[in-house]
Amino acid sequence: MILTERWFGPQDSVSLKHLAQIPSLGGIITALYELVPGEPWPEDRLARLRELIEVQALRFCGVESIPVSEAIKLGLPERDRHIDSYCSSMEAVARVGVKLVCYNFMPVFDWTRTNLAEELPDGSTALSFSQADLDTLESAGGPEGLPGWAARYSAGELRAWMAAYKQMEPENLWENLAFFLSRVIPVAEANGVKMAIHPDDPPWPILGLPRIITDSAALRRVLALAPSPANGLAFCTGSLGANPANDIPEMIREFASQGRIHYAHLRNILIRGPKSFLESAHPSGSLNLAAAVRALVDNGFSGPVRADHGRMIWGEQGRPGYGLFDRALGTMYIAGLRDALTSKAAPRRLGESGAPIQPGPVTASNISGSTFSGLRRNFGFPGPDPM
Ligand code: CS2
Ligand code: MN
Repeated sequence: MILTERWFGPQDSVSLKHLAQIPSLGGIITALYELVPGEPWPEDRLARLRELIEVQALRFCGVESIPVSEAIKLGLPERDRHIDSYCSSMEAVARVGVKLVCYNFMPVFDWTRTNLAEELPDGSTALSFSQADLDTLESAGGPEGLPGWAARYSAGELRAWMAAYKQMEPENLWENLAFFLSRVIPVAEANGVKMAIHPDDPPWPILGLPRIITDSAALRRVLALAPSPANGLAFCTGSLGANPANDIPEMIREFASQGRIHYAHLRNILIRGPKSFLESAHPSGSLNLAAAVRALVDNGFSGPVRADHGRMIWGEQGRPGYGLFDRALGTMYIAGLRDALTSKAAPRRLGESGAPIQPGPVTASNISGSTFSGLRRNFGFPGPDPM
């Protein structure tokens, strides 16, 4: 299990340098967030991201996400062009040495919350969701007021996309997912890439939009659509766990033992009532993260994990869910659980040994596939690469 953090690129208010100071961190998950879904990704920009990550002696462990365009999810005529772009982006990702691609198949909205900064009694704030609040917002004029993802679209665009899904039944969305996988998985196989679908968050239909990746039956179905090891899961405890009928450790045992979990998000939530939850701190809430980590370890999972979201604590301000401090605490909790179960000391990273770090200037020409190993050698990092 490799501990990672998500980094939103050079524009992120949390720097790579600060992320690299988190003990036990092995790698970074990132993407070319500034590009529009459906456009192919330029390899040179991916190579630049890799350089920035490796200078911190971290590994570029995966892409989250190459987004799936609405045209692909809706099965519109442009989908062929968008799928070709998707495949070419995946090939570019593979060429810079990154072999994990996360994606989701949620119509219009990615994760959805009704409050991005609910104040808690201890002075921290957290993301929360209440179906009742969402229903109120919907009856008060639609999703424009929804905090978060709705801001990605203009009000007109949002209305147009919502209307485009009006006639869509869940089965149509499944057909479009099957079509997407039939094109993408062979390319993933040819490039040694593992595709990892993130479940829907929350795992039920919202705002009249279908949502299909919600439970064990759905995960089995998506894996059966393309029975290839390249077709796998990004197992998100917080997303699936919002439905108390989902037994998280049991689900992990089932899918990890088949080698189909390629990536995991490990965060907690506190279920407050039907379809109502709060993103609680990692060690506390309705989910047993210790049991989740145990299920991963016991079933031979060796891929990247991340703490996913955190609260805002100690007065930090930033992108909802993606501050530094609480994600760092969550990461350390996961590291402790993992190390207790494996009885292995976490690999020491550059900088944790006390040796001075002077990587020197890095240019596009002197950085290469061997940079990470080179840095590790130069600074006396013991043992093999962690992946
Ligand atoms: C992530 C999702 O921030 C988050 O909650 O778990 O946005 C995730 O990146 C996507 O759904 C994966 O495509
Ligand atoms: Mn997640």
